[in-house]
Amino acid sequence: MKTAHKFAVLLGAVGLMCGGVQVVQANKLVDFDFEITTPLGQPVTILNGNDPFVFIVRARDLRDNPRTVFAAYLDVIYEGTGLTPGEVQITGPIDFNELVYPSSQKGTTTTVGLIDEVGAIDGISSPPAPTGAELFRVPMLATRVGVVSFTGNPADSLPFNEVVLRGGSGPVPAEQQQFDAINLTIVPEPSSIVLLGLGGLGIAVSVWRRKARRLR
Ligand SMILES: [Ca+2]
Ligand SMILES: [Ca+2]
Repeated sequence: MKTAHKFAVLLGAVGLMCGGVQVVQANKLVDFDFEITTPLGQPVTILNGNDPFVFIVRARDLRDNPRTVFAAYLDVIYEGTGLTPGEVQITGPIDFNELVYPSSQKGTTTTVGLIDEVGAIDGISSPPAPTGAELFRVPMLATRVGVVSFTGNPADSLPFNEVVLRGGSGPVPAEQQQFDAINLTIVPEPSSIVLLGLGGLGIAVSVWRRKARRLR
């Protein structure tokens, strides 16, 4: 196996271990879960430079009898290791989940590396989402080789952007909010990565176009 191929498989396996649904920590009431997909919706942890991708945030009510995160607001930090700030870009507007979160949509992306005070409030006719619901997504691009990390932290503009559970007794304090942390690896060589999740197991398969070309 070529070294580059081994490296890609290893990165895929690590990505699968780090991705997926988060483990719920004790005493947490709200979970903000992150995912990266291709524009067609395929979950990915590795892409080539200049491949577009989509960053998605989901909000989940962690109570024993979950309903919905009624008001869901947070900050998202995205930064690159080996990438300068301008090499990781947001390429379009914040796209909210209109079905579940049609009200009080907010968020600014003017500061590179920060999606600030982003979130929305659910609607009277929003369907219940006991297993969580997508809050928003943003189209993005990384132009160079490196690792892009995504982390979250509580919104700061209070009381306007408090996190509130439907039927809850008041705002959810910052220490009871849980935030995902994920990485996207940008590799230099043209490659096509297919990631398959099979139950609790994942298989990472990378197909290198260079290899394919050699076989023709
Ligand atoms: Ca903050
Ligand atoms: Ca903020």
